[in-house]
Amino acid sequence: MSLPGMVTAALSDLVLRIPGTALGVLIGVVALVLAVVAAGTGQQTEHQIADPPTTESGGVLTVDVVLDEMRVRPDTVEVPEGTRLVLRVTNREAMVHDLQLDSGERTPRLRRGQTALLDVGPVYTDREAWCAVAGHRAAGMTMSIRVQGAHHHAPETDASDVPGVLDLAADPSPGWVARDAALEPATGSVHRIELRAVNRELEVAPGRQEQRWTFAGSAPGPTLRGRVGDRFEITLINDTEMGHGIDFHAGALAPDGPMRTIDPGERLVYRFTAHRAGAWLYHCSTMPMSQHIANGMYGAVIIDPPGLPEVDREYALVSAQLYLGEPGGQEQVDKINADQPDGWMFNGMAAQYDHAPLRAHTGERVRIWVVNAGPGGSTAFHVVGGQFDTVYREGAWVLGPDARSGGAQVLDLAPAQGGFVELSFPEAGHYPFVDHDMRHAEGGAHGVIEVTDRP
Ligand SMILES: [Cu+2]
Repeated sequence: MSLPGMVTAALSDLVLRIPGTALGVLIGVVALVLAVVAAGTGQQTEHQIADPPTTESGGVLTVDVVLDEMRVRPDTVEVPEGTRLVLRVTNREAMVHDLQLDSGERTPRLRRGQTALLDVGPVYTDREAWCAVAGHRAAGMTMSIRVQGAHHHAPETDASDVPGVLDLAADPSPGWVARDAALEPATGSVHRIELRAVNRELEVAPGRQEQRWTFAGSAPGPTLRGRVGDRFEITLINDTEMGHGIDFHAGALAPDGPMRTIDPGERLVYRFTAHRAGAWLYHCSTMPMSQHIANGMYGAVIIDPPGLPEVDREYALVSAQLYLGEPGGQEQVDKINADQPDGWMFNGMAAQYDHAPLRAHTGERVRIWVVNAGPGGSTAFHVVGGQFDTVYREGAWVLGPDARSGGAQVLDLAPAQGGFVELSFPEAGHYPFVDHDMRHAEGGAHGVIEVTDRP
């Protein structure tokens, strides 16, 4: 519809709905309508062919496209019908990107500063393009190619399969081995560790395996332990096809260098000194972090408080939400953004320690460290039938060993918080440990401590 046509239609509508309108009001309305129309057309032209640098010759339109800050710029390209479109695609940021058409053709993965041509061919219908690196399309790296003057319709939604509901009572897959939750004492004062970012198929619920992004092939990654004053030197090697980084909460430093995203095949060395005790999270530092954490890139660093007494047994549990589906796929990302997990896990698998209980003897002092990796949601760690006489949370003795006070029932942790509890078991039996948000417990944040009499 032409501009004057739109104004006329809007005006006659207004006049019909507001009979007897005073002339002054009508003039005001006309001005308003004109302003709205002007704003509308301004918005429309912003992303059109006039905006990006273009060259047009012999029915070929070449448009410069920039990949930067998790966006495709311009996000809309308008093309006269039948014109052959060529996109000259340049990646301007450290993270690897590409651009893929809805027909499947795509540029190679581009590092910072690299440029590739993507020949769309003659354009007769509206088309879509996006970055095919996992998670980037859902994060907003999309572009629309529009035929000038054509009727625009909404793009069809992807027909992807819906993952089934978890069966927590199912048997684990053949050959499955539980993650050992036992925590060894700290040794040495310098910790040199190599962490490789690798993709792995992991058991995330009994009998249910999913492709995950990991540090060192497991989710959570290895639990590191040291004392106040210890130095850590972690070499991160990226053995995947996408960018990753790492962020250790256990060390304080300028994030700029150590937490940068590294490309496939690259490595970085991350050095920090543990100046403060605590149960710290580490996680992938690459955006969107919600996806990188939800897909397994997290772990714990335990720095003992000075004078921490020895106990009979120590366990480390990292709680996390479980999101099924293709890592970074639209369906999974929608669930992450809506905070609608498919389940909850301790140490990377729902109901893991129902199938392989933790063990203790009656009368033993047991210390259980818990870190909440998230990416969203709280953890209310509780042992059914148990009472905590010691609680250490976020660097503070909430309930000290010498306190002439009561007991505690829950260690509550927001995302990225950590601490430990201590308890002993009065008699033999099976003591479930849960996230006492019962929706989480019933969704997999559940395990068992099997207590037997001291031999
Ligand atoms: Cu990552």
